[in-house]
This record gives sequence, structure tokens and C-alpha cells, in this order.
Amino acid sequence: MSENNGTFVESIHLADHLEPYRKRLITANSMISDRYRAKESLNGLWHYCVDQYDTCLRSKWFEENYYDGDGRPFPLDYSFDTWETIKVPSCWNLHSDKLFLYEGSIVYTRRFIYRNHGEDKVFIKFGGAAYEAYVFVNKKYMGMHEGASTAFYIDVTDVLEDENRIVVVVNNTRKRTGVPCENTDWFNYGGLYRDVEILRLPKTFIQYFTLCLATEGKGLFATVQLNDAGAGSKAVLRIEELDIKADIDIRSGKGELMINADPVLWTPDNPKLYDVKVEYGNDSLCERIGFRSIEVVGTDVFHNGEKILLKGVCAHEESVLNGKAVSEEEIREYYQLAKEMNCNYMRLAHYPHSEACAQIADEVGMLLWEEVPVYWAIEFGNRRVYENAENQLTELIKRGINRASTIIWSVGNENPDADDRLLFMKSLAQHSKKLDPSRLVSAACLVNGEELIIEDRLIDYIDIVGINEYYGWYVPDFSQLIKLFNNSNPSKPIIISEFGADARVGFRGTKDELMTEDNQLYVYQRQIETFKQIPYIKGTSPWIFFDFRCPRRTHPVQNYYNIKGLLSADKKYKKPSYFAMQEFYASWKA
Ligand code: GCB
Repeated sequence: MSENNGTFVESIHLADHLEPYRKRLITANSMISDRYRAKESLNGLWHYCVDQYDTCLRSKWFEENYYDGDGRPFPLDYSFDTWETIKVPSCWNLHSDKLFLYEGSIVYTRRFIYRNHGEDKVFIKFGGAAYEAYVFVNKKYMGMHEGASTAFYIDVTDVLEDENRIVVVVNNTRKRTGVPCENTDWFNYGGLYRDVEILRLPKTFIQYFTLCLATEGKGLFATVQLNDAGAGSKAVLRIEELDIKADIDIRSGKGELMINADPVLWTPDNPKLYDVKVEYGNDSLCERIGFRSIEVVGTDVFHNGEKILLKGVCAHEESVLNGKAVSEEEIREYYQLAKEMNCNYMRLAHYPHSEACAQIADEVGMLLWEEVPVYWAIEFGNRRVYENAENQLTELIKRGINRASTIIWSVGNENPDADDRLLFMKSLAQHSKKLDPSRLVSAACLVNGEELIIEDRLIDYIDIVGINEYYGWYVPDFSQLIKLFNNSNPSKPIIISEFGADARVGFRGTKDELMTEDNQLYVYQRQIETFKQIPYIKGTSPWIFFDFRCPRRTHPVQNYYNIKGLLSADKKYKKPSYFAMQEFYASWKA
């Protein structure tokens, strides 16, 4: 028993029973480049139970101690294989009415058979577990992951047998010290809501591979990192369509190479992707990669050397049917609706959306802003909170490093300018640049509403400035908006990362009646009219593409939805403001 976390008696009396588990945090170091690797699914029906008092972790159910030393049965409070079942992946909130608003732990378990096919290493990949996951395989504690929205990998090579049991405790409790913290403006989904999969790999494998346009000079820049020091001296990179076969020298498990190449560049109108292959020893990795550049000069944004306007819209990761566990079809559907609105860009708010989003955006041609849930007033002064946020950012960047569609990493949303926040977010911005100098860093900042000026000390550390402003809605006096813009003289491009107003589907009235489509349209018209006058605005992403569930929105007209969508929650109905944006984007020129 002590192999895991102390004794049973110790554990039921531990004031903080989670602390011992935290000693084995699964971080971004576990990540593996795996997009086109063969995987076996562990999706399907898992047994589950609501474990409101966290008894599985306190009393170590995962140890499956059914008998004492003399073979007498222990009394048990659980029964893994006779519990009800739930679909993985899915959000538990939509599984049954009783789980809709549940916050706490749910224990998931299933058995699976494993046969070795000659591989040396085996990993289990969890696509996403909201918010925390504690994983046990064959009675052994494998580690815990925090962060609802990024994948993590567990090396199970040494614990797998022919017949296996996996237990995962998933906990979606909102916490003051979480990232995000306990207060957000979206629904608190929980569960194993993305794929769970097995990966079989050779002893030495390519753990991480990056390829992009060189930031300086011409050509491509590749990096390879193995999981260990490696025995061979070269990896081989092939891009047949460009006649490239290049050797990458590997030293101490790492290598990098500049490659002469003149690829067709990726754009939203021509999202050209190349098939890329990297080989090392017995391992090989495939990718589909597009090449493009993105930079800022003064208040302009240049994409492949040409000025670009980011004609966007914000989106949450949600569908009425699946909650956060959106399907590929649903993602394709909302990209299609955004393209019809003349968008070339989308802000994926406020946390990492599924990896599939950037993969599909690469294919269909949609520029992306991706974000970590450093949202509102998290505990900026707390070291652990910072580490959690930085790890989520690292996981986001590492998984998306080869996606042409993603041009902006956002380090947060609407965090009031204070000293500890500045230190926190500045460090995140610097971390992002260090990991990925090829993309822009941003954040959705607040404006100084008293002095009416764009002002935030974080601006010095980011490349492009997101501004959330709700003139015409939270600030009813519209005349302040033009004053704010006229008073400001930013040295960097400004994106209006949010603006908008509530509108209940089908509610009509006068332009002054709140929550009607007519009032929302009026707000959009006035906002658009103002943006057109301001040359330093280089992008807009109205809040928000479709209505989404939100426990804070209790007015009967809202009915627990944030109704600022341009579309209804089921995306079937277009509000008049959708067409106003469509027209604006058709006529807005760089
Ligand atoms: C904001 C937040 C967003 C909210 C939105 C609103 O400023 O960034 O998460 O949902 O306002 O509707 O109030």
C-alpha cells in the first residue's frame, strides 16, 4: 500500500489528501508528437461513480484490496465493474440530469486487454480531462494532470499486463487557485471529454518535431527531439513534393537543420499543406504542414509579407448536444459559417480548444488566436498558479507548433493591470516567445475606462494588443468609444478582441430595447461605424459566434445562456448582426 501514498488510515485523516498525489504532476514534458501515429482507442463505455467526498483518493479504492492477509473479505464501498457506464469521450453534465450541475470527483474505470506487438514503449494519451485527473493503472499511481484543455501522456510500459484495469479520478471543482479560477463566464463541464488512446513506440522515438519557415533568411527550419540520447547519429526528413531529403545530425537526443526550400505559402484562401516525414532508427513520424510567416511592423500585421486585416469572431468550445466534447463535424460546421461571414480568423476563447480545431483550420484556411485560461482575477501572486498556467501554455504551444493556422498565442483575458499580474503575464509572454519565436503573443486587455485611453503595462511585452470593450452594452454611453480611440496612439496593432450585446433569438423590438436582435444590431452598427474610422485597428472578433451555456446568466430571457451570439446555440439561426459583420468584412480592406 505504501508504494502509492501512505496507509489507508493516514489517508482518511490527511487534512489535504490531494497533496501527496501532487508530488507526481504530469507536465508538458510528457508530450509526444503523435498526430498521425497509429493509436488504439480506449474510448467506449467506462464504469463510473459520483464520488462527491473523494473517497477513492482518500481510501485508495484503486488498490483493490478485497481481502485481508488471511483471505477474509474487506467491506467495500465501491464496485468498479458493476457501476453504471458512461461514454468516453463525453461531458458528464450531459449524461444525466443529476450530473448536469455536478462539481466534484467522478471515478472512471475500465478493463482492457494488452498484447505486446514487439514495441518497447507504451503510452496512454488522454486528450482532455476537466479539470484534474488522477490516473492509476493496475493499482499503481501514475500521476495527476491539471488543466482541463490539453492532452497528457502516461508511460505505462512497466505496469501493463495482459489484462489491465485503469482508474481515473476526474475532478472539475472550481478553485480559487485554479487556472481558470472559480469565477468564469462559461459552463463548468467535467469528465474525460476527449479521446483516450494507446500509443505503441520503439525504445527510442521522436518525441517532438517542429518545422516552420525560418524566421531569418529563406527556407525551412526543423528541430527534432528524441525521448532519450539516441544511439544513431542522424534523423532523416523528407518532403517529397519539394524534393527534399535532408539528414539532421542528432547529438544528445536533439538536432536542428536549416533547409533550402521555396514552398508555396499557406494562406486562408490557399491553405496549402505538405506531407512531411521524419525518420529516426525504427521510428517514423508523419505530419501535414503549411508554411507562412506572420509579423508586426508598427501598427500593421503582415502575413507572408503582405498587410492583412484579421476579420474574425470569438468562439467557445461548445455544442448543445456534446458540450465541450465537440465533434469534428461540429468544428467544420462553425468554420464554414465563419467563412460565409467573410472571416479569415477566429479567436478560440478562453482555453485551448481541441487539437482538431487547429488541424481542421490548417485544412480549411482559418487563422487562429489560441489562448490559455488566465481569465479575470486568478491568484497572480501564487507561484503554483503560475506554474500551472505556464505548463498549460507550454502544452498548448507544443501541440500546435506545426499548425500554420495558429498565428497568435494569447496569455490571458481581461486581467486588471496590477503589479503581480504584470509580472505573471509578462513571464508568460516571454515564455511563449522563447518556445515559439515564429508567432505573435497577445492578450485581451482592458482599457482605462476613466481616462478613456488604451493603457496597460502589459502592452510593452506583447506583439499585438487585444482590447475587450463593450460600449453600447456594459457601458451604455457609446460616445465614449470614439473618444477612447482618438485619445490613444498605440505603437502596436490593436485587435478588438471582444465587443457585443445580448440578443435572444427571435426577440424583436426597437433599437433601444435590451436583449432584442434590433438592439444588438444597433450596437454592431455603431461599433462597425467607429472601427472604420480608426486606422490602427487591424482585427476584430465580436463576442461571440454562438450563444453558449453559462450559469451566471440567470435572467429568464437568458435562461442560463450567454446570448451574445451572432448565431443561436444550435448554430442554425443567424441573428441580424451576423449579416452586419458579413457586410463589414466584405468591404473592409487592408
Ligand atoms: C467578457 C469576457 C467574456 C464574457 C463576456 C460577456 O468580457 O471576456 O468571457 O463572456 O465579456 O458576455 O460579458
